[in-house]
Amino acid sequence: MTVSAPKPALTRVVRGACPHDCPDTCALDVTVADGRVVKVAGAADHPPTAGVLCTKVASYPERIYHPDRLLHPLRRVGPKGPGARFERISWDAALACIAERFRQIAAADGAETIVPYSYAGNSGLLGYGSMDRRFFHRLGAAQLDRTICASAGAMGYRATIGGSVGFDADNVVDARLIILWGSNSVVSNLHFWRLAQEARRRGAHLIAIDPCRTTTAEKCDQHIALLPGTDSALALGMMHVLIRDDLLDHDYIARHTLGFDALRQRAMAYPPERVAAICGISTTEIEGLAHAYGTTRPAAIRTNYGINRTAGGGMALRTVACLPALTGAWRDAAGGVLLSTSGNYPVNSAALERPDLMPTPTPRTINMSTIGRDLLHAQPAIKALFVYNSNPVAVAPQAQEVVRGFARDDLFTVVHDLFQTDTADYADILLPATSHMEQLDIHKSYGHLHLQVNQPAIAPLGEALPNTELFRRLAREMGFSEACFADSDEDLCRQAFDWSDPRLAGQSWERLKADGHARLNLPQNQAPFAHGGFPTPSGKCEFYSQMLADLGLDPLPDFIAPREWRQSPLAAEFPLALITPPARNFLNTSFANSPRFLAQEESPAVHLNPADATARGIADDHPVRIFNRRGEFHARAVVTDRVRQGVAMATSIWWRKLSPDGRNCNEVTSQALTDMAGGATFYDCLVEVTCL
Ligand SMILES: Nc1nc2c(c(=O)[nH]1)N[C@H]1C(S)=C(S)[C@@H](COP(=O)(O)OP(=O)(O)OC[C@H]3O[C@@H](n4cnc5c(=O)[nH]c(N)nc54)[C@H](O)[C@@H]3O)O[C@H]1N2
Ligand SMILES: Nc1nc2c(c(=O)[nH]1)N[C@H]1C(S)=C(S)[C@@H](COP(=O)(O)OP(=O)(O)OC[C@H]3O[C@@H](n4cnc5c(=O)[nH]c(N)nc54)[C@H](O)[C@@H]3O)O[C@H]1N2
Ligand code: SF4
Ligand SMILES: [Mo]
Repeated sequence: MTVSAPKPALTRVVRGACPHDCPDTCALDVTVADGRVVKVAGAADHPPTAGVLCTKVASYPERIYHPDRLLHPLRRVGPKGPGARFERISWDAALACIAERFRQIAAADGAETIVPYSYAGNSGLLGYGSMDRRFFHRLGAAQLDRTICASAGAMGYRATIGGSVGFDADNVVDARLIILWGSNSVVSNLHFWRLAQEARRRGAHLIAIDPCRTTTAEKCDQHIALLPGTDSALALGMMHVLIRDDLLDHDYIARHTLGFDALRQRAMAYPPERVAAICGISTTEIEGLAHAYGTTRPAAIRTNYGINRTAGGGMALRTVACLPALTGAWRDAAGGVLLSTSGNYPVNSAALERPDLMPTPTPRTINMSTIGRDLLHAQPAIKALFVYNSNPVAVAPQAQEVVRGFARDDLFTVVHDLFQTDTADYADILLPATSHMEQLDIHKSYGHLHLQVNQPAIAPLGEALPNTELFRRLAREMGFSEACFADSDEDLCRQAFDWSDPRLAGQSWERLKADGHARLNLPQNQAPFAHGGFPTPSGKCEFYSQMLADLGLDPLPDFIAPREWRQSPLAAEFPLALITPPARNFLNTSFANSPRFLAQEESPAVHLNPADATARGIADDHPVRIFNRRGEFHARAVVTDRVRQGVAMATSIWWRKLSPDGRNCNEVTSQALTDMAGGATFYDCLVEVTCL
């Protein structure tokens, strides 16, 4: 008898898309052997990904098969909060319980006391907002204003150039000057960094504008370490110099902009001396930056959401977005500004989300950035919360209020997640979610111009369900009989885009499904606004914005000081401006329960300038207390000149329960909102730091 060799595992490669809230939206080659994901690689044939992934997703099997994955529906059996205990129940029992409570609450208090709470933990079009939105619209639940990340900047930018559009990142390799403005590309926009480096090899000069000498800033040719929340002043100072020294493109301004005379007057109020005092930098830096910008072409500004997290966050993006129209940088394919590309996609959100299912009058809106305050004080009181794609107990500002709100005994909370997060500890019913490798989805991007399909690579683990199927089943349980609740995931993919839009010429769901990814049908190697044609009401770059005037806001760019300003009386007590940007190895709180990445980030840390540390008797590696009137958290001090004086930087976002003191940086952040679109002000936060 011959012994046959073991059969080779049945291996196949499945086309995926990274669902995380990251501008790069990589295309993935997922290798599956015997029904298990064994390898995840960046697709080599997808130009933006170019075969490269960040380390987080390159080790994705560890996340999918993490021993803590939730595999069954659970019901809480003890008190809410850290250490909460749960028992297993069936899906039928879980859905029946939720439907029963929702019916009771809707009858007694009105359906708008039920609040959905979700963000971009899953950024696929289906996972982010499709069947879930239909469900809550039909229920008549409160609407959620999704402001926690980008709403202020997006609005300021839209007021100026008309939408989430800008230069095509592919072209940036030909730029001669690249300004990375509040963007730590190496950490949070890796594939743009690859292109910027190529530009540098071809001779481009790179300037980083960031309070910290980040990994990105240290690799640039120049770094301007301004104080947080002062970007609009710096941009106005640049305008002042550009105007004073006549480094303007008068023809571009005359043809393609609105309100130049008014802007000039405004900019005249920002001479370099004044701007230097506001930003905490030298006049030489301002003059040099303006001259470099006014005399180099092509000149590209890659900005990001780091500058939209202070009181004037909307104005910050608005003011920066004015710059390329002054110098005519838009004339070059490698010039202009880019915040987000998401406005280029003809998404059919009315079909996906079905707002027409909402009752009239339309239910109230709850701002996700003030969930703590709203859980404690909104009227009528919030009676039920359904959390998915988000971990608010760890990520929402002013955590003491958030925690007190979630701890309310009379609040009915459902959480759907892959893991028992800090938020899950407050759930009455905790439901298991699939990873994107267990579900179908279709993706746009906010960093490039491609569409992608995410094919399921493996069967759902345990009894986990995707968001779509969860809300499909819950709709059935509630007796919602509209045909749209029977749409399959493939139906939803087909409905996600307006395929008749010229930007999708030649595309269809079937074709995309077969090919895996496709570039939008937009001209390549072209400057989108070389001849104007901005998607604003006037078709011009609007230095003067009637839209803002109509909202009672300043129609012109201006500097709005941080609410917790270092030059205010509050600073006598709390002199350090705390910023809490993403850690390289975490993605918000996702991956922050991974042993590999926790080991790499070591422990919660706060970075202090040697001058600030010495003044407080703090040595490197000392345990310290970071506090203000809202609360405190503990961290290890990293004493480094990478952080400018007057600023403290704590990388985020740690799970509270995985932090030594059971808290994280959002203990001290504030629920105050931005100038535009009710955004969160995470980086507008004065603190003091002392030894523990
Ligand atoms: N590795 C990793 N990647 C991520 C994320 C993550 O958590 N980890 N998160 C994702 C998400 S949700 C988002 S929104 C993006 C966030 O990424 P970005 O949009 O780039 O925003 P931030 O990381 O908040 O800030 C970027 C840089 O701005 C600096 N900064 C802070 N305040 C100011 C300021 O007032 N002015 C200026 N000029 N600079 C300032 C910070 O020090 C930081 O280096 O990244 C995404 N990508
Ligand atoms: N201090 C401070 N706070 C911040 C920030 C900061 O820079 N500093 N950044 C802010 C920003 S920019 C953002 S975007 C927010 C992000 O905050 P969140 O949107 O809450 O992001 P995550 O913390 O990654 O949580 C996403 C959760 O969704 C889960 N999830 C993933 N996929 C699915 C799915 O398909 N279905 C379901 N049901 N769940 C899924 C993940 O497991 C994870 O627990 O945080 C904000 N908070
Ligand atoms: S998190 Fe960003 S860089 Fe990493 S794989 Fe996903 S899209 Fe790519
Ligand atoms: Mo974000």
